[in-house]
Amino acid sequence: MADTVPTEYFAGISPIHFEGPETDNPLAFRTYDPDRVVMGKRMEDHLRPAVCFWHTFCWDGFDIFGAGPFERVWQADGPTRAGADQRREAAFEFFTKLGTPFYCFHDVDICEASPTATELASNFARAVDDLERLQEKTGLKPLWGTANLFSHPRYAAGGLTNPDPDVAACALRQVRDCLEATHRLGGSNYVLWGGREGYDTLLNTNLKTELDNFARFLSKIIDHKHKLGFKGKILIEPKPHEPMYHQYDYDTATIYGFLKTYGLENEVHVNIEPNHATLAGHSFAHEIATAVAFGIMGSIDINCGNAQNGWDTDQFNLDTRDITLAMIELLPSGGLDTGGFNFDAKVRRQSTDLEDLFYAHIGGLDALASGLLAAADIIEMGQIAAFKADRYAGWTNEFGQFLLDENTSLTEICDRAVAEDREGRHSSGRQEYLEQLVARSLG
Ligand code: XLS
Ligand code: NI
Ligand code: NI
Repeated sequence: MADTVPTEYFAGISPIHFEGPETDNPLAFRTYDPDRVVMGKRMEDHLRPAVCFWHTFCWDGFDIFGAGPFERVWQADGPTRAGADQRREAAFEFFTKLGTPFYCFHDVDICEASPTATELASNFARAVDDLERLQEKTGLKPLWGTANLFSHPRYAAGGLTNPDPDVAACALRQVRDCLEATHRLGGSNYVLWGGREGYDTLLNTNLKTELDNFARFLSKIIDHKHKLGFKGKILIEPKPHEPMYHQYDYDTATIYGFLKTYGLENEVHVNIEPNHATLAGHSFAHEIATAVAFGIMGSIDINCGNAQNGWDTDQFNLDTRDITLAMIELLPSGGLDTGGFNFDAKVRRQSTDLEDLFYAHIGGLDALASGLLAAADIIEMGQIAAFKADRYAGWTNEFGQFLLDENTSLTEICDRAVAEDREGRHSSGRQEYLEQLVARSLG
């Protein structure tokens, strides 16, 4: 047991404020200015930033080669009830000092280690009561909650896609309880990340059975959401692999195909994570553009990988160009409504001081703000939209409309193309010019 329970976990760190680009204070925002209006909306309302429990307060820095070096005060007691009580207090002090309005959690993040499903249900319920108290004190709300259906050994072969109905029932209990808690706490969304919904080998897997079961359970979860009157969105988080060799929620396009197959495309949106996009061989912007195109854009877990090693390293994303390119896809669609930017990112294992958690989130917020400003600048200048409008203008002309008309047959199109001697000539895609515009707005 720690001798005393501290009243302040981040002593010596005052609330973080915007001080502008000239400041040399590393514990201040240089670009993130919550009240600054960009394209008619406050910066904070565009970004709706959230801090996550798991990387920032639960993780002690362990990796597969060694024990955790962080020695956080609230981790000293291990995964006990007293330790979890301190973890929640420390987290809310951090959120308040950083000044972000939202947080995200797994059920297991907020309470003590719970070996059985029944213990988890009661420990979680107690922790949720405490979150309610902390929320009343601070005004924070969950951006989303989620059930951890991948850490407990029973979930080795998946949660909602497990071959064993007993395991699936445990997963459904967790989802029901966590969805109800997220609703009660005023959460904006509910997330399902299919960490172990997939397989290591097809030799032991009935792929079709697992997908059918997943769809059936997802329908039940959606029905329950409507019964509760939860207005938030249900989000699936795409990721192609890790921990499994193959995960069913591979990327946004795969999820859309799944939803459409089972008639769930109007009920479920996606929670996009840049590091998962790169694992799937896509860019962050591609995933956003795909979600916007299919009308399933939900929320974002902001982070990035390491360009050289290809793992899910969950680093704080400081790549303002990457963020800008994603924002260029996101903003014209109206941006995020119930979604936000959740820092699903962790400090490096050698960054052991409490200040490091602040530097990481401050840098991450400044990078998001820079990306937002650059994208708004590009959009307001209008050349990209004008170039695209011109590039596709043919489809609004008579011949383009004739091609698209559902009553026009393939033969009629071909005959007319021959009769009018339509050869088609390439015109420049102007990639370098367009990239120059992005570079100019990035400053
Ligand atoms: C892991 C996922 C996870 C989800 C929540 O790769 O990003 O952290 O966001 O279960
Ligand atoms: Ni995530
Ligand atoms: Ni991840």
